[in-house]
Amino acid sequence: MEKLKRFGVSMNLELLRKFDDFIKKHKYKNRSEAIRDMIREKFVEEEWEKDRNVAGCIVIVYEHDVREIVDKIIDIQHKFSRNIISTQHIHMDKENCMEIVAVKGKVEKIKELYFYLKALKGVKYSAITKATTGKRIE
Ligand code: NI
Repeated sequence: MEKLKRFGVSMNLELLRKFDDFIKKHKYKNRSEAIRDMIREKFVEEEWEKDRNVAGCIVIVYEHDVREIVDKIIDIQHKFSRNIISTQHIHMDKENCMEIVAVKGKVEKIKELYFYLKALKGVKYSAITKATTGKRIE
């Protein structure tokens, strides 16, 4: 069973009011849960800053009719096969496709893959979600 340790936090009333509004809006059960979540988010940010082993998700939306784009996407993904956990392809409509790529590995590699995909002609939207393997946070 995990050990919990209590500690006191002091802050001015106005900041605490804003924090309580934040807690309400974000559906946290209490201040402790909100603080724990915010700390974990900072740790994940740090993992990404320090080129650690991370996990994440790349999303691209593109027009599949653009010359050779599908082949290029496949070629790039094969080059990064060690970093790709899975790929999901969604046919959005007649022209547009969305691809969701779950990734893991060193930050530098993940970003390189993301930049290759993002820069392709025909890609209309791209985003990366910075997640974690979970190993470094409780
Ligand atoms: Ni498609």
